[in-house]
Amino acid sequence: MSTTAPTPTHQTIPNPNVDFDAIVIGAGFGGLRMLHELRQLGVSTRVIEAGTNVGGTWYWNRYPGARTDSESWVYAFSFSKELQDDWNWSEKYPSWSEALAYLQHVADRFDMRKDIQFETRVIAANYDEVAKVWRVTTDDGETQSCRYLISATGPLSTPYKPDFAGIDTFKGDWYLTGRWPKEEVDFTGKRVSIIGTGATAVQVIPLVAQTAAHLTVFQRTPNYVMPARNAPMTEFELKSIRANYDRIWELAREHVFGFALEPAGRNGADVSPEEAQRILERHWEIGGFRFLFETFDDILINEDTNKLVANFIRNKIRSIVKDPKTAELLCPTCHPVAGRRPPLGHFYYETFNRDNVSLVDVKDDPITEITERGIRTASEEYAADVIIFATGFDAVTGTLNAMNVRGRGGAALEQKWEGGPQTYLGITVDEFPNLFMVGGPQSPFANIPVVIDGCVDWIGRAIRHLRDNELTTMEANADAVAKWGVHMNDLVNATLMHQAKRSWFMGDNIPGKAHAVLFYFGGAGNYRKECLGAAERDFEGFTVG
Ligand code: NA7
Repeated sequence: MSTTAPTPTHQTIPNPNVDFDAIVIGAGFGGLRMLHELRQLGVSTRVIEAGTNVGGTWYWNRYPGARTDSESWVYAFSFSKELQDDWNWSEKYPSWSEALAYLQHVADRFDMRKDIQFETRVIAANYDEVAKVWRVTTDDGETQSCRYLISATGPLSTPYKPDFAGIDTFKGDWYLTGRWPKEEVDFTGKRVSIIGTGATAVQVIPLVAQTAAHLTVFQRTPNYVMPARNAPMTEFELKSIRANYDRIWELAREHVFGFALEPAGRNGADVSPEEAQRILERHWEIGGFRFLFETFDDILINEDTNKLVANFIRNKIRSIVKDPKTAELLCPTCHPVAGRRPPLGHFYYETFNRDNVSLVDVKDDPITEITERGIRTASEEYAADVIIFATGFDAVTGTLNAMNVRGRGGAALEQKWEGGPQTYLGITVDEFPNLFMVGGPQSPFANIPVVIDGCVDWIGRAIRHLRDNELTTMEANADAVAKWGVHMNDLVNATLMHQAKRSWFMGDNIPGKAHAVLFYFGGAGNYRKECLGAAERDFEGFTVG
């Protein structure tokens, strides 16, 4: 394998006033993509990463069954044809270890590690208004300065574990999926309890059930789980994808959720009920998000179409799960399809037909404490040797808020965002000059490499604009930020998503967290156009100086 660092299109000009032109926080998908862009620009960069290796999400979420829900060929970087040609995905939905191996391959292939400082966590970032630089303090006691501070910390990087009383008294072992140990965990012969039935738990449950003596699943809200239908990639498919990569990326950049799919070209009302069933059956067999995006184009905006799809899924659950009572408990009734992030399953519903799996409904009988022996709900105690918390994340803003970022006049980001994030384009924040976010709050919820690519491209343009015009700072205007916030609400209100309860899309999964729209729900393609438009209109909405 050849090691090819990109040739910068600009020469690096040492800046005596700062340690680095740019500091990037995080070495996952976003951080690596940003580093590549900055190198192309000849911008001296240091990436700071808490883990011992690159990988981000895939470094931390190594729980059994963890894999992407995006098809492998679009869960990748598009910046290098050589990279596309030399990497072979083995499965349609790569496991965490394959996704991690891919990111490690990228870091090695482009000789990125020399610019990454591992095992270091950013604990504060302060903007020095006089020097117009950021000073970034890390947990090793060091402070480094930079012109541009770029966060690439990912939307799901701070796991959430409910604060149940009694956890310290528990005699068994417990694990948090978002901080899974590197050593293998053996469940053979153990009584395992898992709390949660979100996308993570849906991946863990079928695997743990295979070796545990008994698996008890604690469900508060059922979700619409669609079959993923994972499969090995064939030589033919790999060749065909390589030959069509330009078109694949073109489609993915245009698609609402960043996938290489064309619109279905029909709405639910365009076909007879019999034809609708046939379409849904066919796409249930195809699997993955194609079930949502290649059936009807109005699932997320039309109540009737959404109900049609919801009924179809509930009937599938009833036809798969043998015990009628369990089947009804697994049927979602409180939110529209895709109102919350729909999980992809690998024999998820089938797992509840096993003799060693039981489902506990904690909607009206909540977990009250962890005891020495296991989990206690209001009415009963359930014995366990192992507890798995698959209880989600303080999504999107959690990591940024915890980083103690202070901008002009000592403005604290966490305080500014008390009522929910405020950004312009999901990339910048007023009062925080030269702070850029890759995949930050109020950027799209979509296939993440596509979102990242758009953000990084925009940040690259912004830095080039500053440099070419001999300018030092770029800061979003407060009115542009306010308008973007209104826009976020308008976009979500045009869909059925606002009907969902306790959705992490709106911050509602974390007790005490403000209810606010955390994503841009106008589609990844439209988002890119809006961002490019602002750049092309001479960075409209920004003060540069
Ligand atoms: P999610 O989707 O936030 O799921 C967390 C699960 O944990 C969900 O089922 C919650 O129930 C449950 N939960 C949280 N707190 C409790 C308490 N106190 N009692 C019972 N159950 C609880 O996180 P995931 O990690 O599964 O998925 C996050 C994203 O990662 C996913 O969407 C992909 O994009 C990748 P609730 O639904 O709140 O009733």
